[in-house]
Amino acid sequence: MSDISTRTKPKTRVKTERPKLHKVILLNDHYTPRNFVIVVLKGEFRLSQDQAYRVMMTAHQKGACVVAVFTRDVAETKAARATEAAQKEGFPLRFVTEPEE
Ligand code: TYC
Repeated sequence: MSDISTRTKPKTRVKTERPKLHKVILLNDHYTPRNFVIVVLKGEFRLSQDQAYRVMMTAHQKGACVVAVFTRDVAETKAARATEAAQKEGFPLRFVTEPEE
């Protein structure tokens, strides 16, 4: 009989699923000043002036634009904070969230 043990420990499969990502979407409206949209995008989503301008213009021309993707919690918090910042100034600007496919 061999002294070498060939018995291996049963493997426990560790299942680590990646959390689903959620999009934050900027919606167009007819009243919020363009510059205010840029200020909110820079402040809440840390976009550069150039990125913020492009995202704002895309929403302005197409009706909506994806700002960024985050885990659900972060996406919902950021969308709510950005929408509230606009509400505080009396603007109807809205950010919504949607799960990624
Ligand atoms: N459409 C607005 C205007 O002409 C500007 C605007 C752009 C508002 C993008 C919202 O998501 C938006 N003043």
